[in-house]
Amino acid sequence: MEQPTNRVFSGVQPTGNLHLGNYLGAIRHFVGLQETHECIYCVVDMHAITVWQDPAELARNTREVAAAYIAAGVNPDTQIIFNQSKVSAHAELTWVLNCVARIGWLNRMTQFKEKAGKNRENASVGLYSYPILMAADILAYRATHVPVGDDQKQHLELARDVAQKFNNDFGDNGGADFFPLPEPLIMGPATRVMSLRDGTKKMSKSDPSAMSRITLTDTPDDIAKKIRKAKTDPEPLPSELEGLKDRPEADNLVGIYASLAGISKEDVLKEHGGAAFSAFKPALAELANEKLSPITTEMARLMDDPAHIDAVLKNGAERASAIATPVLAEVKKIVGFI
Ligand code: AQP
Repeated sequence: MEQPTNRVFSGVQPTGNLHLGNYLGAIRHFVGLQETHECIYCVVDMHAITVWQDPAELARNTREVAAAYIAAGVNPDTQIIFNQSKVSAHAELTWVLNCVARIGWLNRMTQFKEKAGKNRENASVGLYSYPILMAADILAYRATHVPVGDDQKQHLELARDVAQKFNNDFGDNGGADFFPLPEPLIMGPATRVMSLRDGTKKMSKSDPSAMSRITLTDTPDDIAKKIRKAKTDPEPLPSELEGLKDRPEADNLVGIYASLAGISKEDVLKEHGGAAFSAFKPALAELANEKLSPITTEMARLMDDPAHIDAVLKNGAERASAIATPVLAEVKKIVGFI
């Protein structure tokens, strides 16, 4: 079986409140990679239900993530856009990999600890085994590169461990080097966008405060207001990177600016060093609106035609399935299923 050298796989959960962190940490990079790689972009609805989702909302949010991919610039004709539950190889491969991965590996996953919190006994089994489904997502396509935000680094390392153990365990039955070890692509100056209300917490869909995040459905007024009210310290911006140390909120806003402008944080400070936040925040709001408005507008246009999005997802699923089905057939053979 031929192994591709430049196949990208990534996904976003349709859990609502798609935000600037999802965009700058992941979706934006999806666009650039299609120039050089064969890309498979998934709306990971099976991951979403690891915590309760209202069924009607889940369907809507699934279309919204697909709309965000397309509006950001992913071409659904040349690349694959689909939703996970349409390709059964993800679930089937998960079972095999569940039996390869070790409980001790999952016990180390910090995202499960954070999301389950104190109520661990009551978390779903799916939330616990989430990283195995993620490994299956990637390995079902024998993907080589995975663009993600910094928070997914640990899950990617686990996917590599699972791939390596499968290759070792079944090395004598055609498994040696069967799965490539997927490389994380954690790119740009905003790999971990922080909450606008607390620079020590990741910007997240589930934060109860809407003021903590900029979403891809916010209006220009919402964005300006959220940036104006973003928590900051009283000092002006420094002129050197060193000066952002121990200033998480300032560091975050500078990182967001750099990422939106496509420049480095050093360059932002060269331009805005010495400025008070009362001057920097309006500049950031203007830039954010300039970059996000076209996406927001296009997303809204696409969401007005759900049948078109559904057709894109169906077509993508057929193409995804054509890649994953032979991989799964080979896995079954390697494992000894007849
Ligand atoms: N704050 C962030 N900064 C940079 N990248 C981020 N990503 C998420 N948050 C940030 C990246 O976005 C991609 C899709 O994430 P996801 O939807 O699969 O899941 P998530 O990490 O659970 O998203 P949230 O917003 O953090 O949701 P909750 O509130 O449920 O915890 C991934 O590549 C991720 O790294």
